[in-house]
Amino acid sequence: MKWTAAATIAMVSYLALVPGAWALGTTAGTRVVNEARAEYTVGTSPTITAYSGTIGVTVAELVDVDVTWADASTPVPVYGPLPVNGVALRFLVSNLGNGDEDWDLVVDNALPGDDFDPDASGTSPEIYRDNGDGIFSTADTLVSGSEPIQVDSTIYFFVLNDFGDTSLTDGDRALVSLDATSTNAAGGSVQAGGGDNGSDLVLGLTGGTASDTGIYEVILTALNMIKSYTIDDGGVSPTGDQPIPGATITYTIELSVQGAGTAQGVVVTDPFPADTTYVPGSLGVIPAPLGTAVGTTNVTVNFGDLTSVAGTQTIIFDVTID
Ligand SMILES: [Ca+2]
Ligand SMILES: [Ca+2]
Ligand SMILES: [Ca+2]
Repeated sequence: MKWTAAATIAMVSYLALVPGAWALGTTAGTRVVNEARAEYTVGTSPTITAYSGTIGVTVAELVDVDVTWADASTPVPVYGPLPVNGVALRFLVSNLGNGDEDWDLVVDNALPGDDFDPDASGTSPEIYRDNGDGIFSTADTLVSGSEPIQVDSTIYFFVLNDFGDTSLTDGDRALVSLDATSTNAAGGSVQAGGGDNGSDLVLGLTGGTASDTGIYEVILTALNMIKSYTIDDGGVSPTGDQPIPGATITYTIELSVQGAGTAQGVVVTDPFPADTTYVPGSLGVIPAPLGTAVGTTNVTVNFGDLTSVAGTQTIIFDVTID
C-alpha cells in the first residue's frame, strides 16, 4: 500500500507538468463488480460449480486540483506611464480528480515579500476564464462565483490588476496568487454520497485546494522612436519633392527616453528599403554615439545607455531611389 501511495503522488506531480494529459483513473460512480467461482467434483460426480455471490464497489470521487502560474516564470511587465489598468497574469488550473467539480477562485493581492500591492479597488482584481486559445482577449469570460472544471480538464484563467500608484519606480515587483478551492472542500475529507453519480467524495492530499503565485514588475522607463523622411528630386518636378527614380530620400530617426531610469544597451538598426541605394557617407548622428556601422543592407547605431537627461538623439541618412 505504501508503494501505491508513493507511485500515485509521483504520477500526479508528473502530469501536473503536462497540460491535457490527465485521465487520472476510473470515473467517479463507476461500479467495480466481480464474483468468484469454484469448480470441483465429489466422487464420480460431474463438475459442480460454486459461486461467491456478486460483490461490488462504487468508485469514489477524488477531488484534487493544481494551479500553476503560466507566464513562463518571467515577471509580467507593467509598462508606464501609470496609472495602467487591466494587466493580466495567466494561471493554468487543472482538475486532477476523477469527477466534475466546481471551484472557488480567489485572488490575493496583498502578499508580503515584494515591493507593493496592486490596486484593490473598483474592479481590480478581476478573473477571466479563457475561451480555449490561452490568450487573454475580449472573447474570454468574466468569472463571478464558482467555476466548473470538468474531469480531465485544464483551463487557463487570467487575473487582471490595475496599477494606480504613481510613486512606483522601475523594478518594483508585486506578488499575486490565485487560489482554487473545491466548493466541497469544507465538507470533510470523506463525504458519503457527495461525489458524482452517487459516489462518495474523497478530498485529495491537498484538501481540494491549490494555489500559485505570479509576479508583476513595473517598467516606467521607455524608449520613444519617431521616424520621418523628406524627398529631393533635384528640381525635376515643380515642387522638388517627387519620389521618382534618382530622387534622394533623407530619413530622420529621433530617439528619446521617458521615465527616470536608464534604457541600457540601445542599438538602432534600420534596413535600407528595397529598390534604393544608400548614399555613401550620408549617415550622421547627433550627438555623437558610441559607434556606427554601415552595412550592405542597413545602418546600425550603438548608443549604449541612454537616460532622459541625454535628450533627443537624431540619426540621419540618405538613400536614392533606383
Ligand atoms: Ca464532483
Ligand atoms: Ca504585495
Ligand atoms: Ca482567450
